[in-house]
Amino acid sequence: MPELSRRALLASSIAAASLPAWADQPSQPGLHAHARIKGMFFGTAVASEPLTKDPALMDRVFAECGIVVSENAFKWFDIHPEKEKYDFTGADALMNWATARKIAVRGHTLVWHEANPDWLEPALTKATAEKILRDHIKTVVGRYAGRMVHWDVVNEPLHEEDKKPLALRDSVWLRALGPAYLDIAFHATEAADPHALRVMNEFNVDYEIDWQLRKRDQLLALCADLLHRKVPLQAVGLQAHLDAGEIAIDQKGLSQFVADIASMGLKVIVTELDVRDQRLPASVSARDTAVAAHARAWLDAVLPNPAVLGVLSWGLSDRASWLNDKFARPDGLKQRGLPLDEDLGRKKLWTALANSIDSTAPRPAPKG
Ligand code: 9MR
Repeated sequence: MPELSRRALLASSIAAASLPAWADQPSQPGLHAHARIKGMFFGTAVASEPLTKDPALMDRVFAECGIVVSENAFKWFDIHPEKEKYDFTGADALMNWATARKIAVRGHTLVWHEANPDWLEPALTKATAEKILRDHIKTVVGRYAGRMVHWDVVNEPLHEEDKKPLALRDSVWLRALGPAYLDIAFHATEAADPHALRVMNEFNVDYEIDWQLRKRDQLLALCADLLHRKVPLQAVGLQAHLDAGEIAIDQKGLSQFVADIASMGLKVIVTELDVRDQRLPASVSARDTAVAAHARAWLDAVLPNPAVLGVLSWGLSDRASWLNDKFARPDGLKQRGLPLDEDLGRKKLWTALANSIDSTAPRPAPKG
């Protein structure tokens, strides 16, 4: 071999050996590439910090995703920190990042009982609440109109322990406006951006446990009630914060639940998938296998329904996951609940997502 090419080969093998684990993967199709063949999408939540400080993670978001959602930047706490002041810094940063790469963005969230700034609750009186909510929606939704593909208009409205009509949560919004807050929010969102899909996002409807089965019924009843009143709700978001240490997925009941939502003419989006593992032993390989199998069972029950538009995970890599704050493992190890590991390599959960998507029948082409 001539000296030059031997040196070139040596140089390239040194470079290959020093590449990080994920570097041989970008040429392989990402999860969104798998999903779009079926007429679906795959995406993830992105926090503001990695967006500006973790280019390697953002490269993987670009490679795997066709849609992103901000983990926090569109919540009232961030975007409307003072009564007379909005702060669009974080929201604009994600929107600009995604727009430059032709990646879609979904908005999260316009009405929630959490992540509200201190000024909000005292400001909400019977006389002021409706205007405050309408102005917020008009300003925020209006700013991104034409670029936002979905809005989580209302997040987590149900909480039966509060013993309110329709099992509604005793939130700042219910206290100020009664159940009409839902009507106001959906109508105001439609007025500000008629083209963004209007979603009601809910959690803890994943397992065949009494209170979660009741919550499924409560969610169906709330949707039926809103549609009956001509509230312009268009889709249900199933968060899918799963627990690999929980009972097995009741695939039959879960797919019936999705069919019941679809039978009302509503779409379904899997909005926040992750799988916590704090009840599992330490072994990485055993945890990854269990997490993947658990998610696969859930996805296989949900994705086949053609009303399901796509899936987003709540973070892409284990290097940044809210699970470590809320469900810390007793042994101090990090949770492994997302498709990529801390080094951004694809895990068994990635494969479970790809395989479940691959085994789903293609969606019928949209009419018109
Ligand atoms: O992951 C989010 C975390 O960083 C925030 O501190 C928290 C409160 O704003 O919200 C977390 O995201 C939640 C999402 O907005 C709604 N569904 C449950 C998610 C996990 O708690």
